[in-house]
Order: sequence, then structure tokens, then C-alpha cells
Amino acid sequence: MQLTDQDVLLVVDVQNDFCPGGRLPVPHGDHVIEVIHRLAVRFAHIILTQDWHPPGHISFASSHPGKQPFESIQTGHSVQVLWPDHCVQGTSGADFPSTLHLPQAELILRKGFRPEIDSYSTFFENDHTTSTGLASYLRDRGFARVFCAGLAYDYCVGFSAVDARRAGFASVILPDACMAIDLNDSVASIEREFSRSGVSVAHSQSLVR
Ligand code: VGL
Ligand code: ZN
Repeated sequence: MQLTDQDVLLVVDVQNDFCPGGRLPVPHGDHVIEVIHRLAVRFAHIILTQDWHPPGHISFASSHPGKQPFESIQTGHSVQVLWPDHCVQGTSGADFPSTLHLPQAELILRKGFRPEIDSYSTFFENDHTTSTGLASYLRDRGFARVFCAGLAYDYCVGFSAVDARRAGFASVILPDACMAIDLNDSVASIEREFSRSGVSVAHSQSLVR
């Protein structure tokens, strides 16, 4: 697959809390870093995202007395999985790993900062209506195609790849540059969404400049 200047690499939520030793570790989450470094040299443009929750966020099990992490609740707009407290604004868990070296990234987009709503996708919050501003930014910059990598494959990366299509971009998921949480069939479910919404799948080694 030939890359152009209208392509952007979206590096989703590669943060300490999603890596081993973090509060919501994705199995082998740190393995994506090396793959992303190898990918990054082939892209003219890179954007990073950060899961960025206030203390007491609605997605934290600790905010719901009697609930345990990985149980689900119904909120006004969706079924919400309850997570361990993670990526709290200003904590080291919300930081990028010190081994992630992408100084050329042009934007760091933060999401999930509204106390009452979660945001898996980097385009829309989980009500599928509230915008993060990313689609307008990408359009203004003239990008046509979004390549998605990072953590977690079946949550924030996957939802972002699907919403990139909804927002009118070509969208490519790079599974070898992602790791999954894999909860309640979430991998199979997001892969069904990829085919339904026209997200392409590519191996990061197939990308050339
Ligand atoms: C994520 C669960 C909760 C992710 C963020 O980045 O995939 N998953 N918050
Ligand atoms: Zn989160």
C-alpha cells in the first residue's frame, strides 16, 4: 500500500495505564511501541491521542457503589463497561510511556474528559453525537485517509477506525500495531463493525512510501 501526504497515522492511547504495570493493562500493550516506531518513519503526519479522565469519571467502577471492574451498566446513551480507575488527568498513568518516542507528532488529542460520558472513539464520544473535534481538524488539514494503531484494538482503536469512516475518511486498521483487551467477544464484535463500515485491514509492513 502506497502512502501519500494525505495519509495520517493515528496512534491511539499508548499510555502507561494500558501497558504492563498500569491500572488497566492491555496484555502485551507495550509491544505496540516498537511496531509503531517502525511505522512512524513512513508517515509524513502523526497524531497521538490520550485517554484523559477526571477523578470520579462515569467509566470507573469506583464511581458506582457495589460495582466491580469489568461489570457493565446501562447509562442514558449506551451500555458502559466499568473499568478500574485509569488515565486520570495529570497522573503518571495517563502519561505516554517514556519509551514512546514520537516528537514529530503534530497533535495530541485528549478525550474522555467529560465526567458523565465515556469516549472510546477519538472522533465521537459514546453518545455517537458529541464530537471531539478530530474530524474537523483532519478535514482542515486536508487528510483523506486515517491509519489506526495503538491500544486497545477492540476499544479505542477499533471505535476510532469505524468512526473515521462515519466522518467520511478512508480508514485502515493495522492489527499488528495494536493489542486487544478482549472482553465479552469484543474482538469479534469490532471486526464485524470493520467489515460493515468499510474499514480496510493492512499489515504495517505492507505500507511503503
Ligand atoms: C480504553 C477502555 C477504557 C482504550 C480506554 O483506550 O481502548 N479502553 N478507556
Ligand atoms: Zn478510558
